Amino acid sequence: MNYIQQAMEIARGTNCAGDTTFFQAIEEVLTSIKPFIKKNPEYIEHNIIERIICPNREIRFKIEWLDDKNRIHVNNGYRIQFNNALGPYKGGVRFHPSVNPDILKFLAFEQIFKNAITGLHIGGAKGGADFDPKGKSDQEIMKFCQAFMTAFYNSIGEDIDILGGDIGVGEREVGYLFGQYKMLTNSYDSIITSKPIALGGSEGRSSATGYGLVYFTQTLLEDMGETLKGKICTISGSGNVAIHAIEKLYDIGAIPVTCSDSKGTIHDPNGIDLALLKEIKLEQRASLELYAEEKKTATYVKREEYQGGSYVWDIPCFAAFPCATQNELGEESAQKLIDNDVKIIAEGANMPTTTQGIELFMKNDIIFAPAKAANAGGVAVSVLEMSQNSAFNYWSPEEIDQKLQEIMSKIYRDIKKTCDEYNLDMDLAAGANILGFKRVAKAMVAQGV
Ligand code: NDP
Ligand code: 2IT
Repeated sequence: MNYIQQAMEIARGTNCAGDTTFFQAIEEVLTSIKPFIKKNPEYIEHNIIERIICPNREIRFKIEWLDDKNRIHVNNGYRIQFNNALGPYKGGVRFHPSVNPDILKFLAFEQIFKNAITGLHIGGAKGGADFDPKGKSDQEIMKFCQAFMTAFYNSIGEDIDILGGDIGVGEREVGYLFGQYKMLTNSYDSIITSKPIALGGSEGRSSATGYGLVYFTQTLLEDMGETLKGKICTISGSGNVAIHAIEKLYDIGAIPVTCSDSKGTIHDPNGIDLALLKEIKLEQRASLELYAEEKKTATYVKREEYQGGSYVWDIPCFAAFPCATQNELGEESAQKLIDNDVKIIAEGANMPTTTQGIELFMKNDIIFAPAKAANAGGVAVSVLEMSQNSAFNYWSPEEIDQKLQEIMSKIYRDIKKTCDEYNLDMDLAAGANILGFKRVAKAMVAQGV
């Protein structure tokens, strides 16, 4: 058995034991770095793979909080501090009922390589809680965030582990988490990013992931003599990433026609009404059902009434942007996109395409922009926020946007260079994995055992 297969068996057995999503992420990375290991066998001597697939620390904590009727609730909180070879642990926090150690280990593992691909000195981590923010009052959200931070604040620090946003954690939650940290430690240390501007947040952080996704896709397409301008685009999700991707697609002259949430999908063939979408999802925190009630040009398809995947992927498009959650685009949906002549898939969410979906896209020569590269703009601007905070500095929205564009374009160039070096043609997923792995592995060797 060769070294990589052996490591995969270890992963399947002890590391992942029952963690199917975590194993999916490991298998995807390990399969594509084979040419790199073949060319650089010294990493076998250092047993880097077995070391890199095992998290440094997994923290689990109990969160007790009181709702508005003074009833006591208990939730499970987690932080996976996966790898800090390149720098302090960095990664988002997710509040969603589906959160469990398997999901967070996959996200933290992906974050190691994504963060390395940005070229910035940050390690990989992820955290969260199985808390459902839906239907909670603002006060209940605040109490939960305070309880989360109280249970866990002594495990983080501005040079140790820096939190950030993810599903269910936006500026509001980050503000409350940061406020509680300040209260507990009497410090203004930048232990979390995506802060409200009033608390030292970066002007461009809330839009960075969605904008960065479009910048990356446009750079890639320009390199191939193509453009998104005038093209029909489909987007899933209707949260932070999806909304800002839609906004930037309009800015560059593309036509975004779909969005979705956990309850259903909107198809608006004239283009999504961005102001209405923001009002419903960001202001009212309501369901997309309201969009269809307001907009008669739109079709609304309820998730429970739709068989197989998501209705988003039934809509013919030039470019598809999955921006909701993991494994939302499976084999059947991939086949529909291919049958409808899709040209490019660019991942805004983390690992939204299943292994079978990716295989199908690759087999059919569909350009595939993997999450690790395409959605790295968010964490990259998080590092700009950290650096502004520690230098007591300020960058304007224009300066941040300029830096974001440069970062996304450099990520693309670095990946393309890696693809050329390993004769991978346009297999950007393999190029991204090799680039990220190489940077982390080098640091692990340099730091010793
Ligand atoms: P938000 O919480 O702002 O939005 C999430 C969206 O996805 C909502 O529309 C939500 O529907 C939908 N959704 C979430 N979970 C599910 C589910 N299990 N099934 C169906 N729909 C679901 O999160 P973000 O936009 O921040 O995150 C979206 C994705 O992007 C995630 O994969 C995240 O990890 C990734 N990401 C986020 C970054 C960031 O900066 N925020 C950076 C890089 C990646 P509903 O409104 O009904 O809840
Ligand atoms: O998946 C991600 O890159 C994020 N959720 C953003 C992490 C961060 O620390 O800004």
